[in-house]
Amino acid sequence: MKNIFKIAIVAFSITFIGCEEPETEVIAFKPVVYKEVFNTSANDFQEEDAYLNYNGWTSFVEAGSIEWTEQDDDDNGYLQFSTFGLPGGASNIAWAITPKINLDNSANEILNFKSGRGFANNVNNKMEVYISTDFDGTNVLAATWTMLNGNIASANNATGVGNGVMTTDSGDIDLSSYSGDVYLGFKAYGSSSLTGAMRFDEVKIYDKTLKQ
Ligand SMILES: [Ca+2]
Repeated sequence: MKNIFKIAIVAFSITFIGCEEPETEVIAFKPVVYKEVFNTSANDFQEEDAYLNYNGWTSFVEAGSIEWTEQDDDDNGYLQFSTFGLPGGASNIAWAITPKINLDNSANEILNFKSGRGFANNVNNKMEVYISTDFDGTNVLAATWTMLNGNIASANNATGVGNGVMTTDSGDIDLSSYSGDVYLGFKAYGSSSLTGAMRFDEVKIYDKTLKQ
């Protein structure tokens, strides 16, 4: 029995050694440069209608007095701008600005996010997205902001359904020409008569050549 066992071991070893090393396919690492899904369980994500002061984001009012807010529907957190039920002015403009994002250790970067509109039935009740390379973290209007061409929910966008659900995918917004520190600014427009809601969620920057 012992010999048979030894032979079996030797045979197995030879068989094993005789096999070519299996080719190990290294799956490309998927570094996400930046991701924000507005986790409602985070300590600094407040309940409905709180002002935006979450996770390094900047809230800035350019016109009027109404800010972006943190929202929570069915445990899904997102940001919303709306003058509904509030003393909106002739012009309300507010920014939600990401923390500083560094693009030096990545390539082929794209930005993707989801947006939605609720009762925003006028094309002037809208949201735009910008990028800045010279924002100092404080002085929003002193920075240079370049508008990015993304697919955003709006009254003239067929994917921007009016029920507030964030079904509009921005598509791949190319950021590959940028390097160094950047900020993204989500700029919303409303007024006392433009009282619809603009919403966004799931902000991601990643290398589009790597699998997600
Ligand atoms: Ca979310």
